[in-house]
Amino acid sequence: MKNQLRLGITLLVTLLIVVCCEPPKKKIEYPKTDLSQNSLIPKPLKVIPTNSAFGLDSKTAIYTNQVFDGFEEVGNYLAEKLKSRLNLDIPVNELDGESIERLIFINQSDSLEMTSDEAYELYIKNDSVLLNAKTAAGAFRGIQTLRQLIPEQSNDTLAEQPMWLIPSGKIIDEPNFEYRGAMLDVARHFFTVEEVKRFIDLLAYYKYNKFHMHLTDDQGWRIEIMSWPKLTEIGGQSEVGGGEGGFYTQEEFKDLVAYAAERHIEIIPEVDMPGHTNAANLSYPIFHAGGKADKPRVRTDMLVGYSSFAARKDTVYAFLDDVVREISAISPSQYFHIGGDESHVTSKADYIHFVEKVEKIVRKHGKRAVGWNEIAQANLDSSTVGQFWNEPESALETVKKGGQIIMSPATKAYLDMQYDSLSEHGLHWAAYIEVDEGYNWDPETFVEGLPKENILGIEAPLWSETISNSTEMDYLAFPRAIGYAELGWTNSEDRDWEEYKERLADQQPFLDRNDVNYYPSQKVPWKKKKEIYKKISKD
Ligand code: TNX
Repeated sequence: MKNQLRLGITLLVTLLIVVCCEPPKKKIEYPKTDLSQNSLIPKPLKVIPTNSAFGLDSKTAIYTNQVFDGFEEVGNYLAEKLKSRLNLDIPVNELDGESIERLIFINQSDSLEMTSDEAYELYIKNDSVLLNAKTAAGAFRGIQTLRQLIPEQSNDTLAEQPMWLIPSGKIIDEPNFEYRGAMLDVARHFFTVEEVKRFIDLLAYYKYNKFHMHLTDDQGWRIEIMSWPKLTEIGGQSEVGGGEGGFYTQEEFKDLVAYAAERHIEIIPEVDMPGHTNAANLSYPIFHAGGKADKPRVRTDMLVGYSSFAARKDTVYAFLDDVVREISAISPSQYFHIGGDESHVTSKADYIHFVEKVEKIVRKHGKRAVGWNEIAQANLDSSTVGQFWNEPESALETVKKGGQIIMSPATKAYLDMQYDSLSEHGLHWAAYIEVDEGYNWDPETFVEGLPKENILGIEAPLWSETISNSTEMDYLAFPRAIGYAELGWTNSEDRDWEEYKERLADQQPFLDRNDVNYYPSQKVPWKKKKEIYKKISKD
Protein backbone atom coordinates (compact mmCIF):
# COMPACT_ATOMS: atom_id res chain seq x y z
CA MET A 1 0.00 0.00 0.00
CA LYS A 2 2.79 2.34 1.05
CA ASN A 3 4.67 1.41 -2.09
CA GLN A 4 1.61 1.98 -4.20
CA LEU A 5 1.13 5.38 -2.67
CA ARG A 6 4.75 6.24 -3.28
CA LEU A 7 4.42 5.10 -6.90
CA GLY A 8 1.25 7.14 -7.29
CA ILE A 9 2.91 10.26 -5.97
CA THR A 10 5.96 9.71 -8.16
CA LEU A 11 3.73 9.38 -11.22
CA LEU A 12 1.82 12.48 -10.32
CA VAL A 13 4.94 14.49 -9.81
CA THR A 14 6.41 13.25 -13.09
CA LEU A 15 3.21 14.18 -14.86
CA LEU A 16 3.21 17.63 -13.32
CA ILE A 17 6.79 18.18 -14.34
CA VAL A 18 6.05 17.09 -17.90
CA VAL A 19 2.97 19.24 -18.16
CA CYS A 20 4.40 22.34 -16.59
CA CYS A 21 7.83 22.15 -18.14
CA GLU A 22 6.83 21.50 -21.73
CA PRO A 23 7.15 24.78 -23.56
CA PRO A 24 3.63 26.12 -23.57
CA LYS A 25 2.02 25.69 -27.01
CA LYS A 26 0.59 29.01 -27.93
CA LYS A 27 -3.05 28.53 -28.66
CA ILE A 28 -3.80 30.22 -31.93
CA GLU A 29 -6.66 32.65 -31.68
CA TYR A 30 -8.23 32.32 -35.09
CA PRO A 31 -10.34 35.26 -36.16
CA LYS A 32 -14.00 34.77 -36.97
CA THR A 33 -14.60 33.71 -40.57
CA ASP A 34 -17.54 32.90 -42.80
CA LEU A 35 -16.95 30.12 -45.28
CA SER A 36 -20.21 30.92 -47.05
CA GLN A 37 -18.84 34.32 -48.06
CA ASN A 38 -16.05 32.88 -50.17
CA SER A 39 -16.15 33.47 -53.90
CA LEU A 40 -16.05 29.88 -55.05
CA ILE A 41 -16.70 29.15 -58.74
CA PRO A 42 -18.42 26.89 -59.55
CA LYS A 43 -20.65 27.43 -56.55
CA PRO A 44 -20.75 24.24 -54.43
CA LEU A 45 -23.90 22.33 -53.56
CA LYS A 46 -23.70 22.94 -49.78
CA VAL A 47 -21.48 25.16 -47.67
CA ILE A 48 -21.80 25.09 -43.88
CA PRO A 49 -19.58 27.61 -42.05
CA THR A 50 -18.22 26.99 -38.57
CA ASN A 51 -16.63 30.45 -38.25
CA SER A 52 -13.08 29.57 -37.34
CA ALA A 53 -10.10 28.72 -39.56
CA PHE A 54 -7.44 26.29 -40.67
CA GLY A 55 -4.03 27.93 -40.71
CA LEU A 56 -2.18 26.80 -43.80
CA ASP A 57 1.50 27.31 -43.07
CA SER A 58 4.95 25.74 -43.13
CA LYS A 59 3.88 23.34 -40.37
CA THR A 60 1.25 21.77 -42.59
CA ALA A 61 1.63 18.37 -44.24
CA ILE A 62 -0.38 16.57 -46.90
CA TYR A 63 -1.31 12.94 -46.41
CA THR A 64 -3.18 10.92 -49.03
CA ASN A 65 -4.63 7.50 -49.58
CA GLN A 66 -1.82 5.48 -51.16
CA VAL A 67 -3.76 2.42 -52.17
CA PHE A 68 -6.26 3.85 -54.62
CA ASP A 69 -5.02 5.09 -57.98
CA GLY A 70 -4.31 8.75 -58.34
CA PHE A 71 -4.81 10.06 -54.79
CA GLU A 72 -1.13 10.61 -54.12
CA GLU A 73 -0.83 12.46 -57.45
CA VAL A 74 -3.63 14.77 -56.35
CA GLY A 75 -1.67 15.47 -53.16
CA ASN A 76 1.46 16.19 -55.19
CA TYR A 77 -0.49 18.51 -57.47
CA LEU A 78 -1.73 20.47 -54.46
CA ALA A 79 1.79 20.63 -53.02
CA GLU A 80 3.13 22.02 -56.32
CA LYS A 81 0.47 24.71 -56.38
CA LEU A 82 1.19 25.68 -52.78
CA LYS A 83 4.87 25.89 -53.61
CA SER A 84 4.45 28.05 -56.71
CA ARG A 85 1.84 30.34 -55.24
CA LEU A 86 2.86 30.63 -51.56
CA ASN A 87 6.42 29.34 -51.66
CA LEU A 88 5.53 26.75 -49.02
CA ASP A 89 7.31 23.40 -49.00
CA ILE A 90 4.58 21.03 -47.90
CA PRO A 91 5.58 17.37 -47.62
CA VAL A 92 3.32 14.74 -49.17
CA ASN A 93 2.98 11.41 -47.35
CA GLU A 94 5.96 12.06 -45.08
CA LEU A 95 4.74 12.54 -41.56
CA ASP A 96 8.01 12.22 -39.64
CA GLY A 97 8.87 15.91 -39.74
CA GLU A 98 8.88 17.13 -36.13
CA SER A 99 7.40 20.47 -36.88
CA ILE A 100 4.20 19.13 -38.47
CA GLU A 101 1.20 20.46 -36.63
CA ARG A 102 -1.57 20.51 -39.20
CA LEU A 103 -2.74 18.02 -41.79
CA ILE A 104 -4.50 18.09 -45.13
CA PHE A 105 -5.77 14.54 -45.50
CA ILE A 106 -6.92 13.45 -48.96
CA ASN A 107 -8.95 10.39 -48.18
CA GLN A 108 -10.65 7.75 -50.31
CA SER A 109 -14.12 7.05 -49.04
CA ASP A 110 -17.03 5.13 -50.48
CA SER A 111 -19.48 6.44 -47.97
CA LEU A 112 -20.29 9.78 -49.55
CA GLU A 113 -24.00 10.50 -49.82
CA MET A 114 -23.55 11.74 -53.35
CA THR A 115 -23.57 9.57 -56.44
CA SER A 116 -21.20 11.32 -58.85
CA ASP A 117 -17.66 10.01 -59.24
CA GLU A 118 -16.55 13.62 -58.97
CA ALA A 119 -18.31 14.25 -55.66
CA TYR A 120 -16.24 15.34 -52.67
CA GLU A 121 -16.63 16.52 -49.08
CA LEU A 122 -14.33 18.98 -47.38
CA TYR A 123 -14.21 19.25 -43.60
CA ILE A 124 -12.12 22.23 -42.57
CA LYS A 125 -11.18 22.48 -38.89
CA ASN A 126 -8.46 24.27 -36.88
CA ASP A 127 -5.88 21.54 -37.21
CA SER A 128 -7.03 19.56 -40.21
CA VAL A 129 -8.57 19.62 -43.63
CA LEU A 130 -10.21 16.33 -44.46
CA LEU A 131 -11.09 15.80 -48.10
CA ASN A 132 -13.23 12.74 -48.77
CA ALA A 133 -13.74 11.51 -52.31
CA LYS A 134 -14.69 8.24 -53.95
CA THR A 135 -12.26 8.70 -56.81
CA ALA A 136 -9.09 10.65 -57.54
CA ALA A 137 -11.17 12.78 -59.93
CA GLY A 138 -13.40 13.79 -57.02
CA ALA A 139 -10.34 14.51 -54.89
CA PHE A 140 -8.92 16.65 -57.70
CA ARG A 141 -12.13 18.71 -57.89
CA GLY A 142 -12.02 19.16 -54.11
CA ILE A 143 -8.43 20.39 -54.34
CA GLN A 144 -9.58 23.16 -56.67
CA THR A 145 -12.07 24.29 -54.04
CA LEU A 146 -9.30 24.35 -51.48
CA ARG A 147 -7.05 26.39 -53.80
CA GLN A 148 -9.84 28.90 -54.26
CA LEU A 149 -10.23 29.24 -50.48
CA ILE A 150 -6.64 30.36 -49.94
CA PRO A 151 -6.69 34.10 -49.29
CA GLU A 152 -4.50 36.57 -51.14
CA GLN A 153 -2.81 37.75 -47.96
CA SER A 154 -1.22 35.68 -45.25
CA ASN A 155 -1.75 36.54 -41.61
CA ASP A 156 1.68 37.21 -40.12
CA THR A 157 0.71 37.91 -36.53
CA LEU A 158 -1.04 34.73 -35.36
CA ALA A 159 2.07 32.55 -35.30
CA GLU A 160 5.81 32.84 -35.85
CA GLN A 161 5.36 31.81 -39.46
CA PRO A 162 2.96 33.30 -42.03
CA MET A 163 -0.43 31.60 -42.13
CA TRP A 164 -3.02 31.63 -44.86
CA LEU A 165 -6.35 31.32 -43.08
CA ILE A 166 -8.85 29.01 -44.72
CA PRO A 167 -12.33 29.54 -43.26
CA SER A 168 -13.56 26.49 -41.38
CA GLY A 169 -16.70 24.53 -42.12
CA LYS A 170 -18.01 21.84 -44.35
CA ILE A 171 -18.49 21.69 -48.12
CA ILE A 172 -20.52 18.96 -49.76
CA ASP A 173 -20.31 19.09 -53.50
CA GLU A 174 -20.95 17.30 -56.76
CA PRO A 175 -21.53 18.37 -60.38
CA ASN A 176 -24.95 18.73 -61.96
CA PHE A 177 -23.65 17.51 -65.35
CA GLU A 178 -21.13 14.79 -66.04
CA TYR A 179 -19.81 16.51 -69.21
CA ARG A 180 -18.33 19.98 -68.66
CA GLY A 181 -16.20 20.90 -71.61
CA ALA A 182 -14.46 23.57 -73.60
CA MET A 183 -13.37 23.21 -77.22
CA LEU A 184 -10.39 24.73 -78.94
CA ASP A 185 -10.18 24.97 -82.72
CA VAL A 186 -6.51 24.32 -83.46
CA ALA A 187 -7.21 24.05 -87.19
CA ARG A 188 -8.07 27.62 -88.22
CA HIS A 189 -4.99 28.71 -86.30
CA PHE A 190 -2.49 26.33 -84.83
CA PHE A 191 -1.74 26.55 -81.11
CA THR A 192 1.44 25.12 -79.64
CA VAL A 193 1.51 22.33 -77.06
CA GLU A 194 2.51 24.91 -74.43
CA GLU A 195 -0.40 27.20 -75.31
CA VAL A 196 -2.85 24.31 -75.13
CA LYS A 197 -1.46 23.15 -71.78
CA ARG A 198 -1.82 26.63 -70.35
CA PHE A 199 -5.48 26.71 -71.38
CA ILE A 200 -6.05 23.26 -69.86
CA ASP A 201 -4.50 24.47 -66.58
CA LEU A 202 -6.90 27.38 -66.37
CA LEU A 203 -9.89 25.16 -67.14
CA ALA A 204 -8.84 22.68 -64.43
CA TYR A 205 -9.09 25.39 -61.75
CA TYR A 206 -12.79 25.74 -62.58
CA LYS A 207 -13.48 21.98 -62.54
CA TYR A 208 -13.82 21.40 -66.28
CA ASN A 209 -13.48 17.71 -67.13
CA LYS A 210 -13.55 17.61 -70.95
CA PHE A 211 -11.36 19.29 -73.56
CA HIS A 212 -12.49 18.87 -77.14
CA MET A 213 -9.84 19.52 -79.79
CA HIS A 214 -11.10 20.47 -83.24
CA LEU A 215 -8.08 18.97 -84.99
CA THR A 216 -8.94 19.30 -88.66
CA ASP A 217 -10.67 21.79 -90.92
CA ASP A 218 -10.40 23.37 -94.36
CA GLN A 219 -7.40 25.49 -93.41
CA GLY A 220 -5.32 22.83 -91.70
CA TRP A 221 -4.85 19.23 -90.55
CA ARG A 222 -3.15 19.18 -87.14
CA ILE A 223 -2.57 15.57 -86.10
CA GLU A 224 0.06 13.24 -87.45
CA ILE A 225 -1.32 10.10 -89.11
CA MET A 226 1.53 7.67 -89.76
CA SER A 227 -0.21 5.80 -92.57
CA TRP A 228 -1.13 9.01 -94.43
CA PRO A 229 1.86 11.34 -93.90
CA LYS A 230 0.83 14.01 -96.40
CA LEU A 231 -2.08 15.03 -94.15
CA THR A 232 0.41 16.95 -92.07
CA GLU A 233 3.23 17.38 -94.61
CA ILE A 234 0.85 19.24 -96.90
CA GLY A 235 -2.38 19.76 -94.96
CA GLY A 236 -0.63 20.90 -91.77
CA GLN A 237 1.30 23.78 -93.31
CA SER A 238 -1.35 26.47 -93.58
CA GLU A 239 -3.81 28.45 -91.48
CA VAL A 240 -6.19 31.41 -91.64
CA GLY A 241 -4.39 34.58 -92.64
CA GLY A 242 -1.49 32.81 -94.36
CA GLY A 243 0.61 31.78 -91.33
CA GLU A 244 2.73 28.66 -91.34
CA GLY A 245 0.28 26.42 -89.45
CA GLY A 246 1.70 23.39 -87.66
CA PHE A 247 0.62 20.04 -86.30
CA TYR A 248 1.02 17.74 -83.31
CA THR A 249 3.08 14.61 -83.70
CA GLN A 250 1.44 11.59 -82.12
CA GLU A 251 3.99 11.84 -79.29
CA GLU A 252 2.98 15.45 -78.67
CA PHE A 253 -0.68 14.54 -78.73
CA LYS A 254 -0.03 11.76 -76.20
CA ASP A 255 1.80 14.27 -74.03
CA LEU A 256 -1.23 16.57 -74.15
CA VAL A 257 -3.57 13.69 -73.30
CA ALA A 258 -1.39 12.76 -70.31
CA TYR A 259 -1.13 16.36 -69.16
CA ALA A 260 -4.90 16.76 -69.28
CA ALA A 261 -5.39 13.39 -67.55
CA GLU A 262 -3.21 14.54 -64.64
CA ARG A 263 -5.82 17.28 -64.26
CA HIS A 264 -8.65 14.75 -64.63
CA ILE A 265 -9.59 16.28 -67.96
CA GLU A 266 -10.35 14.04 -70.91
CA ILE A 267 -9.29 15.12 -74.39
CA ILE A 268 -11.86 14.44 -77.11
CA PRO A 269 -10.36 14.47 -80.60
CA GLU A 270 -12.40 15.73 -83.55
CA VAL A 271 -11.87 14.99 -87.20
CA ASP A 272 -14.47 17.14 -88.92
CA MET A 273 -16.05 15.45 -91.94
CA PRO A 274 -17.42 15.05 -94.63
CA GLY A 275 -17.34 18.86 -94.98
CA HIS A 276 -14.52 21.04 -93.59
CA THR A 277 -12.09 18.68 -95.33
CA ASN A 278 -10.22 20.92 -97.76
CA ALA A 279 -6.84 20.37 -96.04
CA ALA A 280 -7.25 16.58 -96.18
CA ASN A 281 -8.40 16.75 -99.79
CA LEU A 282 -5.49 18.95 -100.72
CA SER A 283 -3.15 16.35 -99.21
CA TYR A 284 -4.89 13.44 -100.98
CA PRO A 285 -7.00 14.84 -103.85
CA ILE A 286 -8.26 11.33 -104.60
CA PHE A 287 -10.71 11.68 -101.68
CA HIS A 288 -12.15 15.01 -102.88
CA ALA A 289 -15.86 14.83 -103.73
CA GLY A 290 -15.75 16.83 -106.96
CA GLY A 291 -19.11 18.10 -108.18
CA LYS A 292 -20.23 21.17 -106.24
CA ALA A 293 -17.24 21.03 -103.91
CA ASP A 294 -14.44 23.54 -104.57
CA LYS A 295 -11.25 22.11 -105.99
CA PRO A 296 -8.79 21.74 -103.08
CA ARG A 297 -6.19 24.51 -102.72
CA VAL A 298 -4.46 26.12 -99.76
CA ARG A 299 -7.20 28.01 -97.93
CA THR A 300 -6.40 30.88 -95.62
CA ASP A 301 -9.82 32.54 -95.69
CA MET A 302 -12.67 32.03 -93.24
CA LEU A 303 -15.37 30.67 -95.56
CA VAL A 304 -17.19 27.46 -94.68
CA GLY A 305 -19.23 24.82 -96.46
CA TYR A 306 -17.35 24.35 -99.76
CA SER A 307 -15.46 21.07 -99.24
CA SER A 308 -16.43 17.43 -99.00
CA PHE A 309 -15.02 13.93 -98.99
CA ALA A 310 -16.31 11.66 -101.76
CA ALA A 311 -19.00 9.80 -99.86
CA ARG A 312 -19.40 6.95 -102.36
CA LYS A 313 -15.78 5.86 -102.70
CA ASP A 314 -14.83 2.78 -100.69
CA THR A 315 -11.26 3.99 -100.45
CA VAL A 316 -12.44 7.01 -98.45
CA TYR A 317 -13.64 4.68 -95.71
CA ALA A 318 -10.46 2.58 -95.79
CA PHE A 319 -8.52 5.84 -95.37
CA LEU A 320 -10.80 7.02 -92.56
CA ASP A 321 -10.49 3.67 -90.85
CA ASP A 322 -6.74 4.32 -90.62
CA VAL A 323 -7.31 7.83 -89.32
CA VAL A 324 -9.81 6.77 -86.67
CA ARG A 325 -7.68 3.77 -85.67
CA GLU A 326 -4.48 5.77 -85.24
CA ILE A 327 -6.12 8.55 -83.27
CA SER A 328 -8.17 6.14 -81.15
CA ALA A 329 -5.00 4.29 -80.22
CA ILE A 330 -3.53 7.41 -78.60
CA SER A 331 -6.78 8.79 -77.23
CA PRO A 332 -8.14 7.07 -74.11
CA SER A 333 -11.42 9.03 -74.19
CA GLN A 334 -14.55 7.00 -74.79
CA TYR A 335 -15.60 9.68 -77.32
CA PHE A 336 -14.49 10.36 -80.89
CA HIS A 337 -15.94 13.47 -82.53
CA ILE A 338 -16.73 13.10 -86.24
CA GLY A 339 -17.79 16.70 -86.88
CA GLY A 340 -20.54 16.56 -89.49
CA ASP A 341 -21.38 20.28 -89.54
CA GLU A 342 -21.98 22.57 -92.50
CA SER A 343 -21.55 19.97 -95.26
CA HIS A 344 -23.26 22.25 -97.72
CA VAL A 345 -21.83 20.65 -100.88
CA THR A 346 -22.56 17.05 -99.87
CA SER A 347 -25.98 15.82 -101.05
CA LYS A 348 -28.33 14.79 -98.26
CA ALA A 349 -28.23 11.13 -99.34
CA ASP A 350 -24.43 11.17 -99.48
CA TYR A 351 -24.23 12.91 -96.12
CA ILE A 352 -26.41 10.31 -94.42
CA HIS A 353 -24.50 7.48 -96.06
CA PHE A 354 -21.20 9.00 -94.96
CA VAL A 355 -22.17 9.67 -91.35
CA GLU A 356 -23.59 6.17 -90.92
CA LYS A 357 -20.42 4.58 -92.35
CA VAL A 358 -18.06 6.67 -90.25
CA GLU A 359 -20.11 6.23 -87.08
CA LYS A 360 -19.70 2.46 -87.53
CA ILE A 361 -15.95 2.83 -88.01
CA VAL A 362 -15.76 4.80 -84.78
CA ARG A 363 -17.74 2.16 -82.90
CA LYS A 364 -15.58 -0.58 -84.38
CA HIS A 365 -12.59 1.12 -82.76
CA GLY A 366 -14.34 1.04 -79.40
CA LYS A 367 -15.45 4.66 -79.24
CA ARG A 368 -18.72 6.52 -78.89
CA ALA A 369 -19.28 8.91 -81.77
CA VAL A 370 -20.07 12.57 -81.15
CA GLY A 371 -21.19 14.85 -83.96
CA TRP A 372 -22.52 18.37 -84.49
CA ASN A 373 -26.31 18.48 -84.46
CA GLU A 374 -26.66 17.89 -88.24
CA ILE A 375 -25.78 14.21 -87.79
CA ALA A 376 -29.32 13.67 -86.49
CA GLN A 377 -30.36 13.23 -90.15
CA ALA A 378 -28.62 9.85 -90.19
CA ASN A 379 -29.79 6.67 -88.56
CA LEU A 380 -27.52 6.45 -85.56
CA ASP A 381 -26.81 4.15 -82.67
CA SER A 382 -28.27 5.30 -79.36
CA SER A 383 -24.72 5.55 -77.94
CA THR A 384 -23.95 8.40 -80.34
CA VAL A 385 -23.98 11.91 -78.93
CA GLY A 386 -25.29 15.01 -80.71
CA GLN A 387 -23.67 18.37 -80.02
CA PHE A 388 -26.38 21.01 -80.22
CA TRP A 389 -25.20 24.30 -81.69
CA ASN A 390 -27.99 25.68 -83.89
CA GLU A 391 -30.91 23.33 -84.65
CA PRO A 392 -33.24 22.46 -81.74
CA GLU A 393 -35.16 20.03 -84.01
CA SER A 394 -31.97 18.03 -84.60
CA ALA A 395 -31.31 17.78 -80.88
CA LEU A 396 -34.86 16.52 -80.34
CA GLU A 397 -34.44 14.05 -83.21
CA THR A 398 -31.26 12.63 -81.65
CA VAL A 399 -33.04 12.24 -78.34
CA LYS A 400 -35.95 10.45 -80.05
CA LYS A 401 -33.42 7.85 -81.17
CA GLY A 402 -32.25 7.50 -77.58
CA GLY A 403 -29.12 9.62 -77.97
CA GLN A 404 -27.64 12.16 -75.61
CA ILE A 405 -26.92 15.83 -76.22
CA ILE A 406 -24.09 18.19 -75.38
CA MET A 407 -25.40 21.74 -75.14
CA SER A 408 -23.37 24.34 -77.07
CA PRO A 409 -25.89 26.89 -78.37
CA ALA A 410 -23.97 29.31 -80.61
CA THR A 411 -26.05 32.26 -79.38
CA LYS A 412 -25.06 31.63 -75.74
CA ALA A 413 -22.04 29.37 -75.43
CA TYR A 414 -19.74 30.23 -78.36
CA LEU A 415 -16.54 31.63 -76.94
CA ASP A 416 -15.64 33.08 -80.33
CA MET A 417 -18.59 35.47 -80.39
CA GLN A 418 -17.68 39.10 -79.71
CA TYR A 419 -18.78 40.52 -76.35
CA ASP A 420 -20.19 43.60 -78.07
CA SER A 421 -19.64 45.53 -81.26
CA LEU A 422 -16.56 47.26 -79.85
CA SER A 423 -14.75 44.32 -78.28
CA GLU A 424 -11.69 42.91 -80.02
CA HIS A 425 -11.40 39.61 -81.90
CA GLY A 426 -14.24 37.20 -82.53
CA LEU A 427 -17.19 37.01 -84.88
CA HIS A 428 -20.83 37.93 -84.36
CA TRP A 429 -22.83 35.85 -86.81
CA ALA A 430 -24.73 34.14 -83.96
CA ALA A 431 -24.87 36.94 -81.38
CA TYR A 432 -22.89 39.35 -79.29
CA ILE A 433 -22.41 37.51 -76.01
CA GLU A 434 -21.63 39.77 -73.06
CA VAL A 435 -20.48 38.06 -69.87
CA ASP A 436 -24.00 38.19 -68.37
CA GLU A 437 -25.59 36.86 -71.59
CA GLY A 438 -23.22 33.92 -71.55
CA TYR A 439 -24.21 33.13 -67.95
CA ASN A 440 -27.93 33.80 -68.07
CA TRP A 441 -29.37 30.73 -69.69
CA ASP A 442 -30.20 27.26 -68.58
CA PRO A 443 -28.82 24.23 -70.41
CA GLU A 444 -31.73 22.22 -68.99
CA THR A 445 -34.49 24.31 -70.56
CA PHE A 446 -32.81 26.00 -73.54
CA VAL A 447 -34.19 23.48 -76.02
CA GLU A 448 -37.84 23.06 -75.20
CA GLY A 449 -38.86 19.46 -74.78
CA LEU A 450 -35.35 18.09 -74.23
CA PRO A 451 -35.48 15.84 -71.15
CA LYS A 452 -32.76 16.49 -68.59
CA GLU A 453 -31.71 12.83 -68.56
CA ASN A 454 -30.71 13.15 -72.21
CA ILE A 455 -28.44 16.11 -71.58
CA LEU A 456 -24.91 14.90 -71.08
CA GLY A 457 -23.68 18.37 -70.28
CA ILE A 458 -22.39 21.60 -71.72
CA GLU A 459 -19.46 22.66 -73.86
CA ALA A 460 -18.16 26.08 -74.81
CA PRO A 461 -16.41 26.05 -78.22
CA LEU A 462 -13.62 28.47 -79.04
CA TRP A 463 -13.32 28.71 -82.83
CA SER A 464 -10.08 30.32 -83.87
CA GLU A 465 -10.61 32.16 -87.14
CA THR A 466 -9.77 35.48 -85.42
CA ILE A 467 -7.26 34.41 -82.77
CA SER A 468 -3.78 32.98 -83.07
CA ASN A 469 -2.06 33.10 -79.67
CA SER A 470 -2.68 32.81 -75.92
CA THR A 471 -3.25 36.53 -75.42
CA GLU A 472 -6.07 36.55 -77.97
CA MET A 473 -7.40 33.20 -76.78
CA ASP A 474 -7.60 34.53 -73.22
CA TYR A 475 -9.53 37.60 -74.32
CA LEU A 476 -12.34 35.54 -75.83
CA ALA A 477 -12.31 32.69 -73.33
CA PHE A 478 -12.09 34.71 -70.12
CA PRO A 479 -14.04 35.53 -68.17
CA ARG A 480 -16.86 33.75 -70.04
CA ALA A 481 -15.39 30.24 -69.68
CA ILE A 482 -15.65 30.66 -65.89
CA GLY A 483 -19.41 31.12 -66.21
CA TYR A 484 -19.79 28.01 -68.39
CA ALA A 485 -17.95 26.06 -65.70
CA GLU A 486 -20.68 27.10 -63.26
CA LEU A 487 -23.46 26.28 -65.75
CA GLY A 488 -22.08 22.77 -65.99
CA TRP A 489 -21.48 22.18 -62.30
CA THR A 490 -23.98 24.17 -60.25
CA ASN A 491 -27.71 23.48 -60.08
CA SER A 492 -29.82 26.09 -61.88
CA GLU A 493 -31.71 27.10 -58.71
CA ASP A 494 -28.39 28.10 -57.12
CA ARG A 495 -27.38 30.38 -59.96
CA ASP A 496 -28.05 34.10 -60.05
CA TRP A 497 -26.13 36.64 -62.15
CA GLU A 498 -26.26 39.43 -59.56
CA GLU A 499 -24.62 37.22 -56.96
CA TYR A 500 -22.34 35.44 -59.45
CA LYS A 501 -20.86 38.65 -60.82
CA GLU A 502 -19.40 39.48 -57.38
CA ARG A 503 -17.76 36.07 -57.17
CA LEU A 504 -16.51 36.52 -60.73
CA ALA A 505 -14.93 39.85 -59.85
CA ASP A 506 -13.05 38.04 -57.08
CA GLN A 507 -11.35 35.83 -59.67
CA GLN A 508 -9.28 38.83 -60.72
CA PRO A 509 -6.25 38.07 -58.52
CA PHE A 510 -6.08 34.52 -59.90
CA LEU A 511 -6.44 35.71 -63.48
CA ASP A 512 -3.83 38.41 -63.01
CA ARG A 513 -1.37 36.12 -61.25
CA ASN A 514 -1.59 33.83 -64.25
CA ASP A 515 -1.29 36.64 -66.79
CA VAL A 516 -4.72 35.92 -68.23
CA ASN A 517 -5.65 38.63 -70.70
CA TYR A 518 -9.35 38.55 -69.81
CA TYR A 519 -11.87 40.92 -71.31
CA PRO A 520 -12.49 43.63 -68.66
CA SER A 521 -16.25 43.64 -69.12
CA GLN A 522 -18.13 46.62 -67.69
CA LYS A 523 -20.78 44.20 -66.49
CA VAL A 524 -18.44 42.81 -63.86
CA PRO A 525 -17.69 44.81 -60.68
CA TRP A 526 -13.91 44.31 -60.83
CA LYS A 527 -12.26 45.49 -57.65
CA LYS A 528 -9.19 46.94 -59.30
CA LYS A 529 -8.37 48.26 -62.70
CA LYS A 530 -6.64 45.67 -64.84
CA GLU A 531 -2.82 45.59 -64.61
CA ILE A 532 -2.85 46.64 -60.96
CA TYR A 533 -1.82 43.29 -59.49
CA LYS A 534 1.87 42.69 -59.60
CA LYS A 535 2.89 39.44 -61.13
CA ILE A 536 4.18 37.39 -58.21
CA SER A 537 4.08 33.81 -59.33
CA LYS A 538 1.85 31.37 -61.11
CA ASP A 539 -0.62 29.10 -59.41
C1 TNX B 1 -19.71 27.59 -87.28
S1 TNX B 1 -20.40 25.75 -85.19
C2 TNX B 1 -18.93 26.47 -87.40
C3 TNX B 1 -17.47 26.60 -87.44
C4 TNX B 1 -17.03 28.03 -87.38
C5 TNX B 1 -17.88 28.79 -86.40
C6 TNX B 1 -17.46 30.19 -86.22
C7 TNX B 1 -20.00 24.75 -86.19
C8 TNX B 1 -20.33 23.39 -85.87
N1 TNX B 1 -19.41 25.19 -87.30
O1 TNX B 1 -16.98 25.98 -88.61
O2 TNX B 1 -15.70 28.07 -87.01
O3 TNX B 1 -19.20 28.77 -86.84
O4 TNX B 1 -18.20 30.82 -85.21
